[in-house]
Amino acid sequence: MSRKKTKRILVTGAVGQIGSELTMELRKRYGNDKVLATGRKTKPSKMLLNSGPFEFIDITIRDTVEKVVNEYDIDTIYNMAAILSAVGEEKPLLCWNVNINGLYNILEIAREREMNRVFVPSSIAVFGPETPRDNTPQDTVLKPTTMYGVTKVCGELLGDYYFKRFNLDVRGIRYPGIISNETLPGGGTTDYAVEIFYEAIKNRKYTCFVKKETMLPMMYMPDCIKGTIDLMETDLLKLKHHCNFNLTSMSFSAGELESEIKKHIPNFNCEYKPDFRQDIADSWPRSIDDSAAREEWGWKPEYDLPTMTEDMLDNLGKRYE
Ligand code: AKB
Repeated sequence: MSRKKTKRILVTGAVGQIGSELTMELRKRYGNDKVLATGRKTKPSKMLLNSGPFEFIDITIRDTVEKVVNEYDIDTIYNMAAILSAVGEEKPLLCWNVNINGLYNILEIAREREMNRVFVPSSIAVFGPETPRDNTPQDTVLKPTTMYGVTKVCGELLGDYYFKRFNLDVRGIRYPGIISNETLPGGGTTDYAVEIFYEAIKNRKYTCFVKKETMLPMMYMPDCIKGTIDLMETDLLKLKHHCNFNLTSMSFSAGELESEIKKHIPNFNCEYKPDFRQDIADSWPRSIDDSAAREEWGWKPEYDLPTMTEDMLDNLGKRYE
């Protein structure tokens, strides 16, 4: 397995919620010109465009990836391009194509070029109704009932297969819902936990698409970015798991989030009108056990519900009020 120092990083899905902030942090750490941001269709922000290279690619079309990998001499990939759970239920074939065929292209290109490292995000969506829902163990039943979950289980297995079979260093995290204020999430079940902040600041009201008592594992973006890069920088010899680390920093119900926001905006009003995403949320864990990540690579989150809420409202307040 090659252990070269990182030279040039490719971020797919760099226009998305996590990809956009991950790209900026990677550029800060490794140098702007060392991190190639890519997207499929969405126009990149000025921040992304002005701080380093950007190209349009489609991970389901292998040539488009190979072209930029060759041109920029890429040796590390963060494959953040994905179709999330809610859109995945509306467009299951697209979800399979991007999350599996696209990932296969990425892994093959990395294998052929003996790349240094590949990051393949997974999700709490790998779990299903038969998995214990509280303090969900690291190694447990993986029988998801969404197409997104099915692709994420396959992605974890595929990554572990490439590690064992081809010595390709593939790593991944099971992301919980990610809360952030730079780029809106697109098409996930946990999106309500972001939308609620924007609506609280802009309109003082929100209609939530899951029930008040729905509880899910969540994480604030600064912890998500730190965790992602920390895992990628950890000495391989310390890792027992590779593509499937449980990771969390807090769990709260939609109602608890509403109450926390109300401490800052007392006249905020939240209604609950569950839609098809309720069934998805009900099939996922309420809280997860991330002790493997803590033990193997020192994971330790900084934000909890009160500190995340304060920071979100502060940032959005400055922008919109
Ligand atoms: C989604 O809701 O689909 C994502 C996830 C938890 O992976 N945010």
